[in-house]
Formats: sequence, structure tokens, C-alpha cells
Amino acid sequence: MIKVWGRPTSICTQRVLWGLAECDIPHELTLASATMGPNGHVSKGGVAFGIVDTPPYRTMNPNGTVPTIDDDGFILWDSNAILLWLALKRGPDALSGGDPQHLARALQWMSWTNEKLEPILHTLVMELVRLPESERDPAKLDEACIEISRPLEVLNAQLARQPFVAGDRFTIGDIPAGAAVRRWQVLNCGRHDVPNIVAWQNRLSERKGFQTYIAPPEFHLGG
Ligand SMILES: N[C@@H](CCC(=O)N[C@@H](CS)C(=O)NCC(=O)O)C(=O)O
Repeated sequence: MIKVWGRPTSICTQRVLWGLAECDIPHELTLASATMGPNGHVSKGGVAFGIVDTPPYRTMNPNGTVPTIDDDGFILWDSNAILLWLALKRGPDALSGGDPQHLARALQWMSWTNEKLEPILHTLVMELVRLPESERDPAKLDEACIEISRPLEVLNAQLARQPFVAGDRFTIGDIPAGAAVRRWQVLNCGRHDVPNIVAWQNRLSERKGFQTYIAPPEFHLGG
């Protein structure tokens, strides 16, 4: 049993819950967040789940972000680091690609997702879902809807060459990008012709972890 602190609407937490499902490891989730609670985002007057500002949590994760895990006393934060830990120590070999080259390529796409997709997605989710309407900025939304086409084209081209981001098999590299693209699909902002991404999402949607923690629209629209 691995302990996880996070929230189901956090894309970083979703990555970890999907990774745990890939490894078939049971977990115990403690709801934690400075920005979201049972009634949505704090900017709409909701009360946050909390915990992340307490001294015991800050000892585990000085950033006060989610997710954090406790794997039998081994405390770790940062979703991509947690996925790497799970793949190397707790998962089937295929999850880390099975060889160093494959693993390095998976990590490359995990960093790429953080750098190229997540900042735009953050704008989309804030402007479409989380901020109260009076605080939204339509110009920012329009810009993000257009801006996302560039990374989507890059990913679509990669997936024209191979079925998964790092090669011929599913790895941890598919998890951050797969969750991000699912969020973009649910937010339904702009039309883009990305058939290889659609085919890849269909492949991902056969996986239990994706079905449970990523596919449901409420995990992206909650807030
Ligand atoms: N690089 C970190 C980023 C952590 C992060 O910023 N998490 C977000 C949720 S995805 C967060 O804590 N948001 C504020 C909150 O919910 O309190 C990771 O991948 O875990």
C-alpha cells in the first residue's frame, strides 16, 4: 500500500494514480490542496482540502504542492520522479521501456509535456473552468486555444512514426502526455486535425488506469 497526497482533479496526481494502476499497487489517497476543495477552486469561495500548508506535510514536500507519496517510508514528490520510481522499482519492466535508450526517450517526453503542454493547459483550465467568470480573460483563452496547436503538431508527428511516445510500447512517457491530451479533449477548445493523437488516445483508453483516473470528464472539469 502506497500513501498518496493529492486530489483527483490535479493532473500531476492523476499521473501518479495512473502509474500506480499500471504497477497494480493499491494506494490510500489523502485529499490535499491549497487551491481546490470539495466545492471547487478557492477563487470561487470554496474551502481548500488543505493539509499542504501544515508543518508535517511541508517536511515531506517543502513546496506545498501535490502529489507526494510515502512508499513504506520513502517520501517522494514530483509526479514524474514518482513515475520513474514506480517504473524502476515497482512496475513491470516494460513500463520503463526495458532499456536505457527507451527510458531516456520516455523521460524526454515527460519533460516535454511539462514544458510545452502544461503551461497552455493551465491557462485553458483556469479560463474555462476554475476562475469565476468575472476574473476570466477571453484574450488569454483565445491565445491559448491557438498556441496549443504547436505542441499538438509535434506530438502528432511523433506518433506518426510509432504507436507510443517513446517507441513501440507503452511506457511512463505516455502518462503525462496522455493525461494532458485527455484534458485538452475534454476542455473542447478548438478543432485540430491530429489523427495520430486520436489513435494513440484510443490505445491509451484500453488501459485500466487511464479509464479510472484520466478518462472521466469530471476530473478535468471539476472546479
Ligand atoms: N512538478 C510538480 C508540480 C506540482 C504541482 O504544481 N502540483 C499542482 C497540482 S497539478 C498543485 O499542487 N497545485 C496547487 C494545489 O492543488 O494546492 C509535479 O509534477 O508533481
